[in-house]
Amino acid sequence: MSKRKFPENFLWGGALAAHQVEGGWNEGGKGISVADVMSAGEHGKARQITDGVQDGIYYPNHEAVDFYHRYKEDLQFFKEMGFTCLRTSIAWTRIFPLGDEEEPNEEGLQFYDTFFDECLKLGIEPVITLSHFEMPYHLVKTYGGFRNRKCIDFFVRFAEVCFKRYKDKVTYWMTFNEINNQTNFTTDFAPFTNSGIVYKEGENREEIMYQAAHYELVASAKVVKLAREIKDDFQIGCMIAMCPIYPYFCKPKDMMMATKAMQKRLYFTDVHVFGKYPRNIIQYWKRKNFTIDFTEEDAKDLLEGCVDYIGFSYYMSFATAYQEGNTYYDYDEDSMLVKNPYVKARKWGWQIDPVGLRYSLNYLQDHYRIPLFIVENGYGEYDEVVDGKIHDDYRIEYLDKHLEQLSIAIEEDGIDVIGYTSWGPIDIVSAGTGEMRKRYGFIYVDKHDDGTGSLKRLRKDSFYWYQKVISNNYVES
Ligand code: P53
Repeated sequence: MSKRKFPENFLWGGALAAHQVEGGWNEGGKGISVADVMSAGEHGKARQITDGVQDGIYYPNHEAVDFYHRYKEDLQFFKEMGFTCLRTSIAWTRIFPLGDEEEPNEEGLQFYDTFFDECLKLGIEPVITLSHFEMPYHLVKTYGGFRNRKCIDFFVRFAEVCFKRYKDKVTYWMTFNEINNQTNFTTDFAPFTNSGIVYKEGENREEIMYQAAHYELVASAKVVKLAREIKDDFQIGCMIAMCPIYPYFCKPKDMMMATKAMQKRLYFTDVHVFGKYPRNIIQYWKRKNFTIDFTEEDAKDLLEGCVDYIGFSYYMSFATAYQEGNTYYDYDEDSMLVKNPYVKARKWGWQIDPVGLRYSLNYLQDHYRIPLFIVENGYGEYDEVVDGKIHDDYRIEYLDKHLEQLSIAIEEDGIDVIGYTSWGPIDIVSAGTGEMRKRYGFIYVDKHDDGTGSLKRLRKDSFYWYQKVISNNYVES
């Protein structure tokens, strides 16, 4: 048994997103967000995106787990586990209900003021995502979401209001959550949640995705620059979904395919960190004849707004294989991923690969050489309540194995990691499926997929396990 200590001042906590936890979807002057028009789905059945909020449809995010009214109680649980930080997002629609107003909604601003005060009182540092799949729906309907350059200004205005208002309460920020999910542009979910894009028949989905992502990258850079003007010790990060893509075999063409696939998922990080696109993406646009609205001023903004750290999620690894005839190794995420025979998959198809976390940390450090922050990692699973207890040893095992790899990466590979926030420390609505039963929490919430439940909170076995990890500041392996 060896005990690997985590660094002093390592930030320990959990991660949430406003739309998945808060509820109160139409309270306090809040406007409708993209999450408010998504129905519930399940594995293999996509969430439906409806045209506005419609009668007779169940929208799981409308109430979520009622954190909006219960956060004081929930913060006590986090405190009890020993959290030193909590990642969540500011719902854009609480601050700008429509997204294009000149003035913010004071009631929304006050909500986060009292929320942050409560966190700080408990010694929990808020780590804040500005845009986590909850763009104002009005911006989708009126402007077409981030396919429209105007959204850059709306986002910058929102960020500016947040920075100025909360500058003495929040130090760590991230701009766009998992900005690279939209690499999967053939399904409707990622373009809508990332960019507020609803495709029309016959459109070139990929070209539109690159355009929207470009506007987001410019918006992010402008916000980073602005943040520094407001307070120079702000730490502003990007946020990417790190799903490393392995070659299926050590066949040279599989290796090349995996490399090209990684470039498509990770160029976003290059732009965030270096302020420049990698040449492979520019060449790809040329070959595909994509015309991207990319001005000289954009290039300047990108260079002036490089991030301080990389926030990333890690749940699983992917694998891909070269397919005969794919001369250019073009990557289609929806059809080109293969099952990895060396790792187990969960019920929702997510492959469990703790070593992949160490690989990801090394990959990101090798390429970018700035501090890393694991802002999501976790195990979504059905939980059973027996006599008021939840024995979630499967969750403990998953997290323990990942933390072991993290501790090895810090000690043996010298990776600079700011902290670790596990996903969904309290059960919340799944982003991908809208389900409640895909639970990640250390704290169980009595809420079900048909919307019923008392919303009562219960500590799971993993609660006590995580509490011990944090107080020891090590994992045993
Ligand atoms: P759910 C896909 C791949 C990796 C992470 O996901 C992803 C997704 C989208 O489903 O999302 C992140 O709830 C995201 C969170 C989300 C979490 O992972 O589908 O940042 O909002 O809840 C887990 O199981």
